Order: sequence, then C-alpha cells, then structure tokens
Amino acid sequence: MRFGKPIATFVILLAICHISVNTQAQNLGTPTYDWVQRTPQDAPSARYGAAAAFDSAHDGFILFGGFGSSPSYKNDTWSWVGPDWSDTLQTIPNGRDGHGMTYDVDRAVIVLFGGYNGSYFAETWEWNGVWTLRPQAPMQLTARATTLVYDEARQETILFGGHGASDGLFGDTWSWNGTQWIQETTIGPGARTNVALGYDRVNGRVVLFGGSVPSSQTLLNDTWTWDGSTWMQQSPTTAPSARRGALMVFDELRQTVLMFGGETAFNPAAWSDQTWEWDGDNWLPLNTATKPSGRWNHAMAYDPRSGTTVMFGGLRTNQAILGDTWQLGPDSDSDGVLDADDNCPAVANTDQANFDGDSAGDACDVCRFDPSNTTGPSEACIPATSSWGLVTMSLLLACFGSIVLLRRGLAMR
Ligand SMILES: [Ca+2]
Ligand SMILES: [Ca+2]
Ligand SMILES: [Ca+2]
Repeated sequence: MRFGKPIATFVILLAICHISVNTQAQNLGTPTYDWVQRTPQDAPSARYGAAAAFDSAHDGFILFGGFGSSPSYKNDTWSWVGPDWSDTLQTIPNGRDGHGMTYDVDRAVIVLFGGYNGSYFAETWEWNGVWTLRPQAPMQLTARATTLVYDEARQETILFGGHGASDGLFGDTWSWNGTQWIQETTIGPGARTNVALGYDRVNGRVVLFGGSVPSSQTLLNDTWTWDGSTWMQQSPTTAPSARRGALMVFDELRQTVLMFGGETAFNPAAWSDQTWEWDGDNWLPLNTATKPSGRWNHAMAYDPRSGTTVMFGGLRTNQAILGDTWQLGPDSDSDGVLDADDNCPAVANTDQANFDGDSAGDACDVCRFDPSNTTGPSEACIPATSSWGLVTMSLLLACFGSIVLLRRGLAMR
C-alpha cells in the first residue's frame, strides 16, 4: 500500500508523457526554415571574397581563398564536414579573392576562374581532390574578378561579367566545357560586377540578380535568366532591393533558388540580412526566426548531405571582416535546431537532452532509459532477458518512489 501510490504516480506520469509526445508529433506543419549559427572547433580565418562549392564526388563542401589579415590574400582550401571545418592542406600558388567557383556535376570537378591579389588573374583551375591549373584560356577572356555558375541543362560552366584592370567592367557571357572558354554573347544584363548567379534546376535556367556599376556608384535589382542562348529580363511582381555581392544556391528540398545578403547602399553603407526565394516567376522573402548579420561577399553553397545551405564570412565594412559559419535549412519543430541535427525533429526540444545517449532525445524517446530502444512499446523498453535491465528499472522506480514519498511527507507537515 505504501509503495502502491508512487508506482501508480510514475505510471500516470509516463502515460501523460507519451500522450504529450504523440500530440506534439501529430501537430507537424509545413517545415519552417531557419538559420543556425555553428560553433566549429576549427574554422577558416575571417575573410571575404572567398568562394564555395559542393563537390559530391570528392571532399564535399569546399571553400577556397578570400581576403583577410596576414596573409591578406588566402590560398587555403577548407572542407566543411559539419560540425567542423577541416583544412585540406591543398593550396593554389597565389592566394586571391573575387574568383568565381562552381561545381561541374558532369565532369565531377570544381571549376575556378580569375580573382585578384593586387593584379587580376585569367587562370582556370579545377579541383578533383587536388587543384590543377588548366591550359591558359584564350586571351579574349580578360583577367578579372567574376562569378560562375554551372548550367546543368547545357552541361557547361557559365561566367558572367565582372571587373578587371583600369576599372574595366564586363557584361560578356562565356561558357567553359572543360577544354576551352567560348564567348556566348555580349548582349544581356549589361556590364556590371558582383552579381548573384544561381541555377534554377526546375526550369533549367541560370538566374542573375543585381550587381553594381562602381564608377557611378549604382546598385542594381534586375532579374535575368539564361537559357543557353539568350538572357531574358524577368518582371517579378516583387523583388529584393538593389544590391551587390549577394549569393545564390539551389535548395533541393524547396526546389527553388535562395539568395542571401548583399550590400544595399553606399554612404552610409548597408547590408541585407534577408533571405529571398526565386520560384521561377517571382521573388518572395523567406522569413526566418534567426538571421545572420547583413553582409556581402560571403561564401555560400548548398550541402545536400544535410539538406542545408552553408554560409561563411563576408564583409560589413573594411573593419568588420566576418569569420562566422551558418546553416540554413528545415527546422520542422521550430526549436532552433535544424532537422539534420535535431534528436527529436518533430518535437520542440531546444536542450536536446538525451539521458540514455541513443539517437532519440528524451522528448521523443519512448524508452528514455533504454539505449537499445527508442520506439517502444513502453512494456518492451527493458528487454525481459536482461536481468540488469530489471534491476536498473527497479532501482529507478524505488528511487523515484522515495523522492515522491519524501516530498509528500514534507508537504503534509
Ligand atoms: Ca528542430
Ligand atoms: Ca526538436
Ligand atoms: Ca534517448
């Protein structure tokens, strides 16, 4: 009789816990997206003008180069393996920033062109686990800082515009097929630099947004698509404000092009912390509970392993070169932990508490004290063949009962 009440209390609490877990699991809505800042043990030094791409055949998420402090022009290559960065120890002889970088999925190489380290480069490099300098491009392709994107439908890397020596500004479009650069056209969005370039896999189009004309301090907010032969200006009903140095990725879950950041004003300078989504016809804001600080010239690419966009660093002013790492992706239960890392992706549990250290957090683990079982049913939590399991459970019940009795006894005094 004296032990009956605490055991009954324990069973009732367990039942309430199960009902609560099941109710929360059933209340799933449309997956919400959020930015989460990561705190890697090891990371690239703060920098802007780096570039990133995801190499599915070799080392995954790769970041190269950029501008920071000592040495200013970086030539280090990093791999994001989440939750940490690792230095691949692979370098290009000359550090640089402002280079274009993209992944050629058909030839399974990252393509890099151009950049700047006091003078402009006209080099084409490729990465397949190591960097290799490709034969010199035809001299018509002027040395420059520029932007690249891979056109999956045409199976070629596309380069648009950029800036070079003597304030040269370019509005030309080139393609790289793995052996040579070919000038596609000089007609299109017009000469500019620091555009955002992405690939819309659903519609088979390259997407271009904004950029700037530095000589006239002009920032742009026009949207263009490239179908392999012609640039077409789009007429979205809503559009992000004018900006330069925003970055785009194709999000495989949403099946849309996402864009983040960009410098949105000069004198005084301002930077966007907004994420935008291009659905093929229109731009819509993708509102997130958390936002990285506004910035431009960051490095960003989509990581299909975790279903997230990974973003690093960037620039706010010459004094604020950033070195933070962020991930954007689905957070179905809006608890600030992305689905890819959440030990209860359908139940809000910001603390990620996990008593038995198995794959399920306490908030969704039917067998909280049994690391061999997360789904129950509860009567199966401690295997009947495990005498140690029975002893452990008995001790836990006795302990819990004693605490309840003690507290009840104290309360009655
Ligand atoms: Ca979550
Ligand atoms: Ca959760
Ligand atoms: Ca657990």
